[in-house]
Parts: sequence; structure tokens; C-alpha cells
Amino acid sequence: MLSAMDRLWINGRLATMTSDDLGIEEDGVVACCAGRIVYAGAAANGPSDAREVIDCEGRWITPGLIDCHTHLIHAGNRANEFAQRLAGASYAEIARAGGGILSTMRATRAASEEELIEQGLPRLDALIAEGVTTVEIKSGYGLELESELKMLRAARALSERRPISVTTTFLGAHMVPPGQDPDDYLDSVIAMLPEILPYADAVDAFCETIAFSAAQVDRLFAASPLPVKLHAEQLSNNGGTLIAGRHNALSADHLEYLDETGIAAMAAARTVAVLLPGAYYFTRETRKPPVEALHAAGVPIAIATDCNPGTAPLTSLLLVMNMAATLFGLSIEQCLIGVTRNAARALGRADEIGTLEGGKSCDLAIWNIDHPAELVYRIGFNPLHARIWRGQ
Ligand code: DI6
Ligand code: FE
Repeated sequence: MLSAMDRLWINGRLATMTSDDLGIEEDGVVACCAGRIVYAGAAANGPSDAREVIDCEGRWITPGLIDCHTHLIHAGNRANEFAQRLAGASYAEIARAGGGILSTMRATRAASEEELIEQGLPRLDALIAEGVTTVEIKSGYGLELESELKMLRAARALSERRPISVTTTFLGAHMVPPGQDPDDYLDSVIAMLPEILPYADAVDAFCETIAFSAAQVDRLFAASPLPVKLHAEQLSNNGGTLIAGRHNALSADHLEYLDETGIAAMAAARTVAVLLPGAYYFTRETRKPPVEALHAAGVPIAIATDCNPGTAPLTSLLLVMNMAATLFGLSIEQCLIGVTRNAARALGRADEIGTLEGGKSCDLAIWNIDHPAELVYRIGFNPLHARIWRGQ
């Protein structure tokens, strides 16, 4: 039994994330075999030897962080639109004038798959540098079959270039391409589903007045062979969360304009609320998601970067935790659970990642901190000591 252990981290202080108080074990060890955790807990009850023993010297060990909502694969940037918004234009106005998502669509269609990978890698590396071991990446800037496939392939290819797990989400219903009828385009998105199936883990849509209606999203989700997620109630309330609930969505994301009926639908469907404080901050939104009501209804809360060129040019999950606390009032524990256990749930991967528990992938972040609260507290400071992905 002991000789089968590949690696053992000793003298660690564990935040296992197995309970809402972080599941702390002050004198802990983590044992790994074949890339999986075989034991994480009190040193007294755990193994004491392995092929390789790593002394953590009292450092904290958390699960590797999970960024469960990004648009990390895209070409170009929209710094020019940021300047327009600073001069008074709104995000919706820029979108209606053919900018916004459509401007990134043009750049992304023009880029090769390799160019998308090359442009995505520095963003991915920024996440990795802060201990991220799993990232979700959406398509949605192709808005036609070949370009959507190119994005999904580029996203998957990132996991061959870096030691990280990538899950992909098909967001063909991100925006209606110029000159197309919304329902006709939606029909074509539904027709893309069999083709994207081998490249995607989930299907997403943008339910918003400037994008797709709740009825249209309902139609897409009814046709989806994959689990669904939804950009919902971000800029206004369109009832997207009711549709998300109806289709047992893994998550509904953004949620600034979420109301009581939407919360009830999410609670009934056990849909995770993914909050994106970076987009809230960057668009200077003033309406906050109903965090207390979500919590009271028992809806699990995750947080993510939303890394995208329009509303969140952001590649720091540590900063997102600080924003979720300062802007949305999440507790330290909610922030940390939100980038680990609940983020795993938002990806439908709670069985594999998100906590330090036997059987899960040995994805660890080891930190030079005195308490996990520091991960939420500091701004622009990275205390990562080491990052382990699948035991390496
Ligand atoms: N909501 C967002 O915040 C991003 N997509 C979405 O549906 C913005 C994407 C962009 O502006 O490029
Ligand atoms: Fe998004």
C-alpha cells in the first residue's frame, strides 16, 4: 500500500473545501497515486512514506483553482471600445452599432487556429501562475460552424500546450451575426450541435435583449445533447434563469438582474450561480446580484473571471475573489469555495475536482500565506509557491 504511493506532501495546512468552513486541517498531508489523491487529511491518520516526500514547511494547500467561466480564446482586444465607454457610450450602444461581440467576431473569424492558440496562451499562463488547474473556455466569437469549431479546437489544444484541464462550452448563441434573422440563426446553431458535439462539454447562450430571448434559449436547450449553462439576467431580466431551471442547467451566470422567481427556479434545479464581479466592475454596473437571497435559497455560488475582451479583460482569479468580497459582499469562505468546490459543480465535474479528497484528481495549489483569508484580501499580489496538476 505504502510503496504504491507516488508522492506525499507533508507538513501542510489543508483547506480541503469539503465543508463551508473550508474544511481546515492544520497538520495535514496529501498523498497521491497515479495522479489521484489517495488521502488528504490529518497527518496522524495518513501515510508517512512515498516514493517522493515533499515538505511543505507549514504552507497552506488548497485544491487547484478552477476558473469556471471564460471566453479566453478570442482574437484581438477592444481597448478602443473601452475608450468609447469612458467617453460615455454604453456597452449595449456599442453592441447595437456593430461593435462589441461582433467586432471580436470579425477578428476571430480572420485568425487561424494557431493564432487563436498563440493569443490565448499568455492569458492562460496568467491564470496558471495563480494556481488555476482547470479552466472552462467558451466559443461564441465565430458565429458560424467553421469558426466555432476552430475556437473549440483551439481551446482544447491549450491543454496539450500547458499542464491544465480545459473544459469547452459551445456558445454559438452568443449574438446574432449581422444581417441574419435571429430565429433563422438560432436554427443554424441547433443544426451545428451534432458537429460540435465531439469538441464541447456543454452548451451556453446569451439570454439578453441584445442577444437571444428566453423562448429562443428554450428551443436551443431542448435540442442540446449536452448539459447546458446560461448567461442570464446580466444587463436586464429576461427570464433566462427560468429556462435554465427548466433544463436543469449546470449554472446560470452573471445574474445582476435576477429576481425571486429566477432564484426559486435555480434552487429547484440545483443550478449553480456563477457570479462574475470583473464584468460588473468593468462595465460599471450598479445593480448587484442578489447574493443573500441566493444563499438563503441554498443556491451554490461560484465565481469566475469571465475573461473576455469586452466586459472583463481579466486574467486573475485572485483579484476576482477580492472583487466578489468587496463588491458583492461574499465572505472569505464563499469566495474560496466559489473558485474550488462550487466551480467544479458549475462544470459538472464535482466528482473529479474542487476539493482535497480521496479519489479526486491531485490538483493542488500550495501557498506562502498564514491564512487562506489572505488569498481574498490582497490585491495584485501572488503568493503561489507551487502548483500541482494531476500529481505533477
Ligand atoms: N456576457 C459578457 O459579459 C460577455 N459575453 C456575454 O454574453 C461579453 C463578451 C464580449 O463583450 O465580448
Ligand atoms: Fe461570459
